[in-house]
Order: sequence, then C-alpha cells, then structure tokens
Amino acid sequence: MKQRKPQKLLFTVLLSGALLAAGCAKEETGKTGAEPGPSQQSKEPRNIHVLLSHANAPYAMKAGADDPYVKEMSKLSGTNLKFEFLGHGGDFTKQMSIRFASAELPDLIRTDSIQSSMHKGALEQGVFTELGPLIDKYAPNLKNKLPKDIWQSPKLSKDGKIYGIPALTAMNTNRVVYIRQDWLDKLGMQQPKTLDDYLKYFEAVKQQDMNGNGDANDEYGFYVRENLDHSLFFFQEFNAHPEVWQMRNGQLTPNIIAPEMKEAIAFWRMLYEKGYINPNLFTNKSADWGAGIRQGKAGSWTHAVTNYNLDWAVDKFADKDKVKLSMIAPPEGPKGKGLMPVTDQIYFVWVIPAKTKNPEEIVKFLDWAWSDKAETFLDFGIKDKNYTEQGGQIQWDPNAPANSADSAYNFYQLSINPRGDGRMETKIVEKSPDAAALKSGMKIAADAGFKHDSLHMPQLESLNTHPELVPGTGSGTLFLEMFAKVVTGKEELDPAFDKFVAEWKKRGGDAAIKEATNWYNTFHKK
Ligand SMILES: [Ca+2]
Repeated sequence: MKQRKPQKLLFTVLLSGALLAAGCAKEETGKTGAEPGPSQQSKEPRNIHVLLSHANAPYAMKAGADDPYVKEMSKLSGTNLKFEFLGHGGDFTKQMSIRFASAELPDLIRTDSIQSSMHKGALEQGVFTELGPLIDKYAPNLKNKLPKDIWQSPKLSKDGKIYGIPALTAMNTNRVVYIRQDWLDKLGMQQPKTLDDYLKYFEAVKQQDMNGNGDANDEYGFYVRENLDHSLFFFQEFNAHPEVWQMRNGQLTPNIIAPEMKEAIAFWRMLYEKGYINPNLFTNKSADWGAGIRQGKAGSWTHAVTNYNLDWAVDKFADKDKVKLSMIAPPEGPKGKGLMPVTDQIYFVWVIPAKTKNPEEIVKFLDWAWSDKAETFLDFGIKDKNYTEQGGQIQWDPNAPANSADSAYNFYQLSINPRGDGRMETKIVEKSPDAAALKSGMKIAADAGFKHDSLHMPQLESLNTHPELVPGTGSGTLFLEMFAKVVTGKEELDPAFDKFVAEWKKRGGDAAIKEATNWYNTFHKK
C-alpha cells in the first residue's frame, strides 16, 4: 500500500469526507422514501460489511470471499455478511487511519476505543452512531449478558452517551503461578501457600540439581523475563503492584512511588542476593525465557492459563518424560494478594459509522451474536464439518483436521466472533483433554485478580510526552532503572528510591497525579 500523507493532513480529509457521506445518505433516503424501517423489514437479508483485523490468525489471513464459516453465520443470523480483514498491530493502525481518512467506511468497524488515535477527533465530529437508544430498544442480550458497569468505560461512552459495543477478552484476569510439580514431589514438599513456603521451595531448588544435569546451580526458584514481562509476582503481596494507581490521602497515586513499594523492592533484592531468581533477569528475552523454562531452569514462573497447553505443553520440555506442571495461587502477603489487576475486559470495540443506514439492523446482528441461538456455532463451528451431534451431545475435537488445519477453530471462536475471544468458554474448555486442569487454573486466575482505583482510567495526557514516567516496568522507565540498580546491589534502597520519587514527581509526575485525581473524582462523581 502506498503511503500518502502524514496522519494529521489525512484527518481533514476524513472529516469532510465523512460529513459529505452522511449528507448523501440522508438525501438518498429522502429521494427513494423506501428505506426499510425497523418494523418494515426488507425480505432480502441485510448486507453487513465488517472491517476488522486478522490479528495474525492463520485461517483469517487466508479466508476467501465465499468462506463457509462466514456463509454459515450469515445464514444463522439472517444477514449477508462480508468480513474484510486488515493487518495486525502497527499494520492495522496504519491501514485503519487510511480508511478513516478516505471516509470509505463500511457498516461495522473494529477499533480499540471510540477515542482511538487511529481516528482522532472522529467521535467529536459525529462520525459514529450513538448506540444507547438502539441498544435499549433492540438489544436485550447485550444488556443482559455484558457486565453492567462496562458501559461506563471511556472506550465505549462519552458524557453518558454510548458509541461503542465491546468485544470481550477470554477472561478478566488470566495470570497464574506455574510450578514444577515433579520437583515438589521429588523434594517431598507440598504446594507452597505462604510467602515462607515459596522461599523454602526456592532454597531447596537452589541447593539441589533439580534438572539432573550435574550442575546444581543452573536452576532457579522463580524464573524472570526482561522488563519483568509476565513476571510481576511478589509485588501485590506488599500492596505494590507497579502498574496500578490507588487513592492515597485524596490523591490518585501510582504504586511505583508509594512507601509500600520499598518493601517489595527489598524482597526482590533478597531474591536476587540469595540466587532464588535468574541473575540475567533484566536481559532475559522472551524467547530465552520460554526456552529456559522448557530446558528445566525454572522452578516456577507466572503466565496466562491460556498458555497451559501451548507454550507449556509437557511434550515441549527437554525432560518431557518427567515434567509435571501445576497451576497454583499466589500467596497471601503481609499487605495483600494477587497477580493481576482486574481489567475492563474490553478486547476491542465495535463502532457503527453515522452514514450506515438502518444502524438498528447492525445492532440486532450483534445482539444475535450474544443470543443462546448463536452459541453452538461460535463455540463449535458447522455441524458435521467441525462437530457432530449424537444423542443430543456435541462431539467436538480441536485436533480433528477440520478444526486444526490453520487453527480453523480460531476463526469461528475468535476471528469472526462478534463477542470477542470465545476460546475459554466453559462449554469449549470441557471438551479439552486438560479440562480439569484448565478449569482449576481459570478459577485460580480469577481469584488472583485484585481491585484497584485505576480501573477504566484513560491514558493520561500529561504522560504522553513522558514515556519514562509511565507506571509499570516498561523498558526505559525511571522506575525500572532504579529497581534494577537496587535489586542487583549497585545502589542502596533508601537513597535510590527517594531520589527516584523526587525525580519522577519533578519531571511531570506531579502533573500526572493531578490529572489522574481529577479523572477519578469526575468518573466517580465525587
Ligand atoms: Ca542443574
């Protein structure tokens, strides 16, 4: 695709184009006077052109114009669907910006927020249909089946008006502790429950040659990845998860500067000093981290339940004949418990352009997707192709060729699923050979989600030009820099932490706290 103009210029084109298009639509309606209204349904199925991302799913990247799953969903929903898949990640962003600029918008569009930077200003310019009244009138399933408070998210609504319908992630929180059950068994130890239990296990792993390669020093109790990616363990135990903000003395303050954070850093310093975590934790790339775990360097690590039979399938381990894995809960710490802050569960957002005619028909389609009638197709695909029915029981095997070729099941459970990521639906999980482990892991992950005051907080304007101040352990942040120096013993905790807090506040943190507090008070109407 040829690059035309920078985004800001395109924006003007977008607005004039969109307004023009909206005007045209109105004129046409006036001329023909034969637009099918909600009570006067046209007999032809409604054409619905959907624009979305293939999200790197192999089947979606290849799906043709007369795809059998799209045909089946059209048939079941009484529509005539056309899915147009754009690229993934940065490609998607770029392609979407161009589409918005061209004002050639289809009936239904996947975006990340009604305020997305892919279409900056579009909401304010009236490019999207207001959906609240249509949902009230035509979408009982959306109202009943989606979490009640999701509609307040600024990704979906502004000033009390709804412009977006959410597609949901598979789970609200998905993080668990993975532990080598075969190592625990070999050591005659129970699964750790308290912080002390974890430390005893880490000490045993340090003392012994657990992977049996003759070197007693190449395995670690807890295995950590670069930028603490998927490794934010032993923080919430001290009420100091680095990604969240909490109201403290009337101000919404990030945990990274809270006094409790010092206790968490001291704990991590101890883990490093004693050799309970891998000394290369700050440079351990994602691929090396995964490979290290599968080579038997890790006594425990944290990751998503959904990776249980993917990255951590036992047959991928070097020691596959001996490996046994368990998914367990994090311990109760002196000040808290939890692995992952609760999320808004919004995977992406559906918007309907204002120029789309009879938008209630699109809302009805999304409502159909949330109906019980749609469930069997969205879970198991097409009858006698992806599943069979015997005596009222559905027989479905993800490894059967119709499902496994190009991971076709991802296509109906995820890629074209208007609900979002359906792959962890209970009915699907129950068909898995690992059903018991997965269900237990999902329960643990749900329980390991913890509440916080920054739920639904939008990205702060004051941090847009200060990536180094963004709370969390991202690469290049002042927090990670200080954390690494203290954990590896290059600097003392107290002076390093105090210096970091002062610097963070001075460089823009104070302004961020003010903005966050204002947001909190407005959002919660204080
Ligand atoms: Ca060893």
